[in-house]
Amino acid sequence: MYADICQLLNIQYPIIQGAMAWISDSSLVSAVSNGGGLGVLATGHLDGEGCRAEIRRIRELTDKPFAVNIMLLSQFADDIAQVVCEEHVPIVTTGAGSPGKFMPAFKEAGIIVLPVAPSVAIAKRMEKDGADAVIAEGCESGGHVGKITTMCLVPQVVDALHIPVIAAGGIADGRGMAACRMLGASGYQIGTRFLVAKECTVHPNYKARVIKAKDIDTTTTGQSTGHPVRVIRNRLAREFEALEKRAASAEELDALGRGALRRAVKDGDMDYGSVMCGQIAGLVTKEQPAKEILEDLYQDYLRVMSETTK
Ligand code: TUI
Repeated sequence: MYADICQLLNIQYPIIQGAMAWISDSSLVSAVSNGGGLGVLATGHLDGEGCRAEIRRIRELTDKPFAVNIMLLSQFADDIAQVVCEEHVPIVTTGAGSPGKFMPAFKEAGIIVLPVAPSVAIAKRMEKDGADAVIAEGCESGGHVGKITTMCLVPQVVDALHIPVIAAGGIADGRGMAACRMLGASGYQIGTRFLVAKECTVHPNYKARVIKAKDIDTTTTGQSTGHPVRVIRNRLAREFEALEKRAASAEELDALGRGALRRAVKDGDMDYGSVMCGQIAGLVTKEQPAKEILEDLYQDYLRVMSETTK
């Protein structure tokens, strides 16, 4: 099914910047929204008041639509859901769980809700709960991932749902967007390419590591805990994998993972930090302003689409 996601979200390009905990702050969000895409604030590392402060900063930096992502595993998810309603945020995306219990409050507040779904069954439940569109995220993505690839997930979700489907996971250029369009997607969520946006405040070591990454440089840790996370394979990831192999306790795994994302994002620790990024990092080769990334993506998409129909 094709529906005009730009009209639904009131944006110029059908491109949504993937939320990245500790990374997609008011600087990146406002740059993406000012550039014609949908900037998405990550809140996985924030409490309710921290989220409110960032929402207000975004509003000082842009008058364009933006979204707030609620990471549903966060201990502050309830507070953040309340803050987005109080602050009249226009759009919410959710990840790592079902937003069902918040849906009545979001609808009451007139918020457009775009949950991430990693499977057909979860996507169907989200549609039933009142989602306006679903983000079908394949396991090529960085961070917390499901089990199915974008190539297999998107068309199956498109066939099962009546609402628009936004494709995510493994998209970093116009070819990826065009491919997902062919699978029936109405929009595209892109994370890894925006990691290297000029306005992205992540540590320069992190950007350099993503730019250097090859196709096979990521792995998923945490398969045994039920919360697999795609990261660059470094010393921390290897130690994590070794612990998992000898069936270490959840406490031991927790202790190793604690603070690791912050260490990578803020301190630039590429050995002992959690460097989350997608499998498509090999296509991400240079730092660029967010506006230029959006323009390049869309021009590339139009070129690929016109060449395909020749
Ligand atoms: O949420 C993500 N990716 C993330 S969140 C994150 S923060 C983090 N920090 C430290 C450790 C772990 C995570 C980093 N990356 N992507 C969206 C996503 N949602 N992927 C999979 C899902 C998902 C899973 C289950 C969505 C719904 C769901 O529903 C389960 C149910 O039973 O309702």
